[in-house]
Amino acid sequence: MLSQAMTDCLNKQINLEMYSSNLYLQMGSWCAYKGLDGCANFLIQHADEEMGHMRRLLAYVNETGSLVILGAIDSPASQFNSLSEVFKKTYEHEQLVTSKINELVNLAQTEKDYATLQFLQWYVAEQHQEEFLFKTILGKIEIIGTEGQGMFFIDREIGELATRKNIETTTMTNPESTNISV
Ligand code: OFO
Repeated sequence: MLSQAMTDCLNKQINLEMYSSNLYLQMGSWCAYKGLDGCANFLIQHADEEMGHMRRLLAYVNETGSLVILGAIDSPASQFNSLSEVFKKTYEHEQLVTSKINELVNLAQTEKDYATLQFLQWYVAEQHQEEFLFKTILGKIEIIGTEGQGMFFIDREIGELATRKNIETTTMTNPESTNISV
């Protein structure tokens, strides 16, 4: 059984993962509105991943016999000055999520809640990957630049990331699958 403090913090994290999903859906929609279809696909796909993070937490809290409580989700920003700003904000957001996961880990350690500590290890590793992913994208934007044809190449590059991740997911779901084309 989880402590009340742990239940409250896990419920907050469920809410934050749902917010993350909405944030990326909104950012992806802004990209689609600007004609940046590759970035839109990538961000909307990433929004689905965030719902997966949320569901994993939800299942864990349910399994412990504690009550999941879903709260209101804040509206994400819908206006951005540039594509660079969008991805700068994704990186900052992931850093915030990492800090919240670290707080959960600290609480689990303090409470000697070893089951939750073990459960949270997946999120520790995932946040490392999330920060790396968005930092890499920011680096690409910086190198390629958004002037002239730069935007076209960035959009294509980020769109390919979405395709690659999709293939990885499909392959992991069905290792025997042979109808995957690049
Ligand atoms: Fe759920 O990792 Fe991104 O936010």
